[in-house]
Parts: sequence; structure tokens; C-alpha cells
Amino acid sequence: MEAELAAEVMQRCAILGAISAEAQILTRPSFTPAMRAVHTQVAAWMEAAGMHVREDAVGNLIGRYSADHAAARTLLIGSHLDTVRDAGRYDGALGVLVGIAAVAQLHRAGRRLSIALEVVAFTDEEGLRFGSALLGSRALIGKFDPALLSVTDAAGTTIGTALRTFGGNPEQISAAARPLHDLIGYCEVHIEQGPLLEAKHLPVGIVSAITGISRTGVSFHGVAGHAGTVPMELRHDALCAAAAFILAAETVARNTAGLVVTVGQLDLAPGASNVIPARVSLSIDLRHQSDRTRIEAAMLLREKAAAIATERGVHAVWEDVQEIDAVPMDAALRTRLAAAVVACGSEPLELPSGAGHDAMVLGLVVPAAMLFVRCVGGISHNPAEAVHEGDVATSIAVLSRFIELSAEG
Ligand code: HGY
Ligand code: MN
Ligand code: MN
Repeated sequence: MEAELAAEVMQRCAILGAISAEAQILTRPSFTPAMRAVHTQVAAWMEAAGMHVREDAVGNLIGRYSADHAAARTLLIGSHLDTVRDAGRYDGALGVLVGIAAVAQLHRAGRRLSIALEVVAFTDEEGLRFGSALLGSRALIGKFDPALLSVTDAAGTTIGTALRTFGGNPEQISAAARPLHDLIGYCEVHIEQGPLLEAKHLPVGIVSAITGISRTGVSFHGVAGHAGTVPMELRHDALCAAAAFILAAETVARNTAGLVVTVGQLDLAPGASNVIPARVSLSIDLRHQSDRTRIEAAMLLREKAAAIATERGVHAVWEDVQEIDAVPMDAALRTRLAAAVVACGSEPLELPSGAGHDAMVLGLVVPAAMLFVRCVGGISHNPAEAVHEGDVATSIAVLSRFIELSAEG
């Protein structure tokens, strides 16, 4: 049965992978028509798997497969359907579709367990459109900051407006937080997005902890000038200052074990080939499994930005966007997941996650666990992202066994 379900999951990943806000590449920001089309399709698959489907005030899509009795506890399963720009088709979507497949298996066998299952497709895990990530999972656990509703995207649309247009209800987000008392915990299936499982020749792995993330930004403000008439020694070139900072940040990361720093976005103005850049703003994504190391590194980078600005006669403005502490996965659920992996004939390797996930939010309030699926070459956030269908079948079998063990209590 898992082989058939895995083939179906692969087909569905391809279908969702073709639903994009941009022609030729997969880019699916939150609250867009592409996301609405994906919700419509995934809701239909949830209903076909015997689930009752709803969309909450912040746009989380939730399919519920009730238990064999009313007062049952609930196991949450999920991931996200939004993507980065020029994305692969498995980051997020695989976890939602494997969750639906595990429920479909029960439904097709006419089985109801002693626990209820809810498959959640979380809103805005990536933060592509508005910069602040994990919106849906934070809202679901009741930790949504209403100030975020006024954050705008590049077009000047606020989260509140985008959510309302999408059919959400910004005013009801806090009231719509899910009650936690009936939750057994949360389990997320996700591609590893790294090379370890492939190197170890393993189809799946168990996540030990999820890295802490500092999302910040810095802008450098210099003086525009004529490219032909301002001597080099008189320039206050914002882009050269930014370039010096980016290389300094790379050096700090290379010299600090386990630290990764990425500048993924850069905007400059005025943006003419014969004008010395006056303003540059860039994003900084900084991660480490130790919160202390991460915070110290962020402070060091902030000092370096100021020093470079002074040296070059420009002005640096540092802007903290989001701080997320590292979150260990629940020990009891890790043990349960390991038992499920062994029962399915694989080795229960534990590994940390360098990527952020909704599980790091759910893990703040309920026991959380993650099952990683091997991805080809460890490639992710890249259209070349790929998984083996056999590994998807294994992940469905492991999740199904994990669900059964959770029902046994
Ligand atoms: O950025 C991340 O780690 C995840 O892809 N949102
Ligand atoms: Mn991602
Ligand atoms: Mn993801």
C-alpha cells in the first residue's frame, strides 16, 4: 500500500510544483492566488482521505480525521505549502502530502483510531513575501504578534490586507489559536535539505534539534555621485561598504565552527551604471545550534558593520527582523519515531536540522518530532530538489507506524 501511496504523493508534488506565482519557476508566496489554488487542491485531497477540512483565521489549512470516540486526544501532523523563490517541489509540500497519505491509508481501510489526527498546512513558513517566517504555526499556538499585521511586502501590501484578501480574518487570529490541552504532540515529515542521509545511505532520519535563527538586515547609506568625476579617495560608496561587510561576515562564519551566515537579498539605489551607489540594504540569515554562539556572532557582525561604515564614511543602520531560539525535539517522541523507523527496517540515525521548521514553533508548547527524508545531493531551495519514491514510501510507513504507536499510548 505504501508504494502506491508514495507514487500518488510524487504525482501530487508535481501537480503542486506547477502552481506558482511566477512563470517558468516555482515561487509560491503566502496569500497569493497560487496559494489559493494549492489550498483548493490540497483541501480536495484531504476530503478524499476522509478528513473534515477548515481554514483558520490566519490561513492555515487543517484536515481533521476524527477518532473512534469523541473525547479522543489529537496528534498534529503537518508542514507548509508556501515556498522560497525558484524553489524545489518537495520543501514543505512533501510533509503535508505524506501526512494526507497516512490518513488516506486508514480511511481506505475503513479504520478509526483511538486518537484523532489533524494534518496542517501552515501559512507562511518561509517568510518569502513579508520577511517574518513561521506565521501560521505561531498563530496556531497563540503566539502571533498582532504588530506583524502592519508589516508590508515589496509592493507595500500589509500582511493584514493580504490575509483579508486571501479570505482570512486578521482580527480573529488570537481568538483562533488552537486549544492545546487535547494535543498528544506534533510530527513533521520534511526533506533533510542536507547531505547526511545520502552519505549514510539511509532513507530517513530523526531530528534531534532545530537550529536557532537570527534574521536581520543592515543598510549602508553613502553619497551618490558621478561615476566619471568623483575620485576614488573622495567616494562614500554604499555598495563597496556592503561588499566589505559581506566578506567580513563570511570570514566570521568560516572561523566559527557550526556557524552559517547568508546574505540572500540585496537592494541598491539609485541603480544606474554611471552613479556611485548611495544606498544598499541587505538581508542577513545567521544560524547556529547554540543560541549563545548565534547571538554573540550577530553582535560581532553588527560591530563590524559599524566599523566598516565609519572607515568608509557611510552610515550603517542595523535592523533585527526575527530571533528564533534553537529547539530540541521531544525525547519521548524521538524514541517513538526511532521505534517506528526500526519497525520499518531502517536505522534510527539522529541528526540536527540546520533548516528552520514549523516544528520549532510547535515544540515550544507541545512535544514535537521530525522525520527527515533523504534528498538527492542534499540539494534544497533549488529547483533541482529531488527525493526517491522508495524513500517517500518508507516515510509513509514510518509515519503510519508512529501514528499507531501514538494511538497505543
Ligand atoms: O529558512 C529555513 O530554514 C526554512 O526553509 N524556512
Ligand atoms: Mn524552506
Ligand atoms: Mn521547509
